[in-house]
Amino acid sequence: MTHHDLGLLNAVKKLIIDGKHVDAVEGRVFETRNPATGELLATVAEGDARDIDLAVAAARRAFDGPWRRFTPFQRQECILKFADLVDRHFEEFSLLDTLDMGAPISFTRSRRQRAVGMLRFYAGLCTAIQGHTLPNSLPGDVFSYTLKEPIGVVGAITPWNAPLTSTIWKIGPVLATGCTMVLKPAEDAPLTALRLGELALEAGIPAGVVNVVPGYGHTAGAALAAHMDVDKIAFTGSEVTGRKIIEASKGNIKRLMLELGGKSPDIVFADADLEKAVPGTAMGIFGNSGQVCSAGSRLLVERSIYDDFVEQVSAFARTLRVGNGLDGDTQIGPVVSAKQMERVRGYIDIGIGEGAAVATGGDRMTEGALAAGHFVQPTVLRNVDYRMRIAQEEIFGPVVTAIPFDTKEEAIRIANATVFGLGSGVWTRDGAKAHGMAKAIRSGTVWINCYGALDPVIPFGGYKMSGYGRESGVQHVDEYLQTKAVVMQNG
Ligand code: TXE
Repeated sequence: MTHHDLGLLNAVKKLIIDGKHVDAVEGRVFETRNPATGELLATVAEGDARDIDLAVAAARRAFDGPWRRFTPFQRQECILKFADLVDRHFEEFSLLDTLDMGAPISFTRSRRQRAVGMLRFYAGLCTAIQGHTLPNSLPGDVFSYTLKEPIGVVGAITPWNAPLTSTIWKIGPVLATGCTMVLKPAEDAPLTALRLGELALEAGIPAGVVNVVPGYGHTAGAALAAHMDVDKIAFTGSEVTGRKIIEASKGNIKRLMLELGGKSPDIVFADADLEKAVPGTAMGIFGNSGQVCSAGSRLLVERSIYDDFVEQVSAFARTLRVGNGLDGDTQIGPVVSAKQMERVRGYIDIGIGEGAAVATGGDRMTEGALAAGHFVQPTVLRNVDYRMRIAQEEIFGPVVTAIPFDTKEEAIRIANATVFGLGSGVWTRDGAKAHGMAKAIRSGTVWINCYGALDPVIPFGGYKMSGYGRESGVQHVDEYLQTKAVVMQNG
């Protein structure tokens, strides 16, 4: 299968509302482009507040109607069918993600287990949702128990940095719990979400359960966040937008799941296995061009090995093959858009102005075909003080800030000296030190002698301003359920 087999330019990609492909009420469309070449990929219907209204109404009808009558086993069957379809179309999804947001095809192809396995994991959870009987101390013969019920209509607002897996992270728990949803994918990469919406229907999931409304954040996204008939928002994106969603959601006091940014520390002690730590820390930031919420963007290195280690990471960065994601040899693709490229370059300039030095990289790439895309050199900034803006604000590009430390205590202090708390890494051969660090670092995940590994059973989410709630893990479904207590006086 190639790019051309997808026929993306044959027709406008429509919204999916109530099981039908529809134009936006206002008839507006927007374009999505390939960040590696600047070429037009597809024209997409642009939803706004009116389309969101229609989609929420459809989701409510499905929630109150047919979907409610599905037993857990029937929902499980649907999710498994859906997973099989995603599996069967996996090459198409790999291509869509590579074309729409630039990630190397070798990377998008490697996500099969993350995507398909994750759906199957949620299928398993369907039949494990249960309330409890509650022995109580009330006078008389009183029987009490809890029921676990789906929250209702969920508004899911997703980012562009990992379209397939981040969308499945939202769809999976919705289907497992019997909720319904309106999905507003990122305007920079909406194609995968639309295709998932189609396959959900093909899998027998009733119309209205998964509605997909691409559009801009300030229109469609904002309307969804403020909608009075949406019970919960599940959002992944920037901290700035997260705050707007918190404000917008106050009208009907929505439940919120927020997975926001990070400025994650990746800490290398002198006693680490440096042969593993060099590529491990480098790919912890340069993988997906640094466009990963938990990217190890602050490289904390024990001072005795600082110069040498920073040089080795820089040398590794120079070996990385940057290019069009469709090329099977490419290790690092472009960043998603011209706007993102300028943001990343802006931060590099800020860093230099703050006194950091460029150990490698430092600019966009313009040789040959790269000139047409949004390519940024894998960049290592050294002589970084942890208080600099480049060490505090999320850059979301292939830029790592290398900070020296002298003691374990200082490493902990610097690691925690950020408003974020999503990921972190510790590289050492000393097990006690590793677990001590794991306890002391305030972040949702601590990777020891590895970085960025995710699995459906392992919960993922943030401390501090990195957000509310956890995705993955068996408890993920709890975020989409509410507990009803039933108390009955017998006789
Ligand atoms: O993010 P936004 P953008 C960070 C990263 C990046 C920066 C900007 O630092 O450089 O954000 O990227 C929707 N109400 N991350 O502008 O705005 C928007 O349409 C409701 C980190 O793309 O957060 C999209 O669907 N929704 C990150 C989604 O929010 C709104 C992933 C994310 O876009 C909205 C992405 C509004 N007012 C960016 N405004 C991560 N943590 O993984 C926008 N949106």
